[in-house]
Amino acid sequence: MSKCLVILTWNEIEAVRKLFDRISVNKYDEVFVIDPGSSDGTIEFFKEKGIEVKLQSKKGRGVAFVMAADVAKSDLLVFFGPDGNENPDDIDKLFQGLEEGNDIVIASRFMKGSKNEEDESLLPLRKWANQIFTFLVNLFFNRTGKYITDTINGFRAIRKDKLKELNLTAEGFAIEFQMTIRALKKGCKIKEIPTIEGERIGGKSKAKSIPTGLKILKVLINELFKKS
Ligand SMILES: Nc1nc2c(ncn2[C@@H]2O[C@H](COP(=O)(O)OP(=O)(O)O)[C@@H](O)[C@H]2O)c(=O)[nH]1
Ligand SMILES: [Mg+2]
Repeated sequence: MSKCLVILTWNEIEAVRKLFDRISVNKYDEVFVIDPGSSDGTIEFFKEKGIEVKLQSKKGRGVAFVMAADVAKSDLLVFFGPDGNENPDDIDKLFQGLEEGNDIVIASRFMKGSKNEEDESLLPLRKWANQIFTFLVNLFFNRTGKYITDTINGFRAIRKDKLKELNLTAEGFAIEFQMTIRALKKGCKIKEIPTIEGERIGGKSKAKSIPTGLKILKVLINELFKKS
């Protein structure tokens, strides 16, 4: 099955410069960047490297995921954000998980062998919020008997046909959460692999905690009351 690496960027020039050589772009059948309009040279950097950059008409990771499903030609997709948090060495492990027959493979920051950016923090608020939302997803939607430890991380792989079937609509950083819930509802096979989350390199996180938390809560409520 053919493989497509989808690189998601928004003003990540510092990290991209450091990480680019660790991404084996020639290994995959298809590689492109989706970007909502970086102004720091990220787009120019990839173009110089001969990597196609597809511009989003509207900002947000939600838009980027739906766009990838529409434009990718390959069967298997890995979404990778080159910001320092996500370890490029895990890209192949994610593809491998799909090749083993799974529909979705999530790089988990909370399973045995994982590390989360906030693990050393005294007040890991994002981690706690993530774990509460993750607990609720398992409680309400997971009938597989295997606890999913990270329902939110965007570093993940999915079969393109499944991504299309899920008809995702969530905004911004809630898209992966909606993907996990809908995949559980549909009985998709989900695997997790442990990942060591690195520190962000340069730039700033675009995920503002409160608005992102509210978007995720909205998705949870909508999915609870939605029929299918
Ligand atoms: N294509 C695209 N990428 C985005 C957008 N927002 C954030 N990203 C990228 O997604 C990755 C993860 O975002 P980040 O802000 O680090 O979120 P965090 O890791 O949850 O704090 C980074 O590579 C970002 O540049 C967007 O609207 N469109
Ligand atoms: Mg990040």
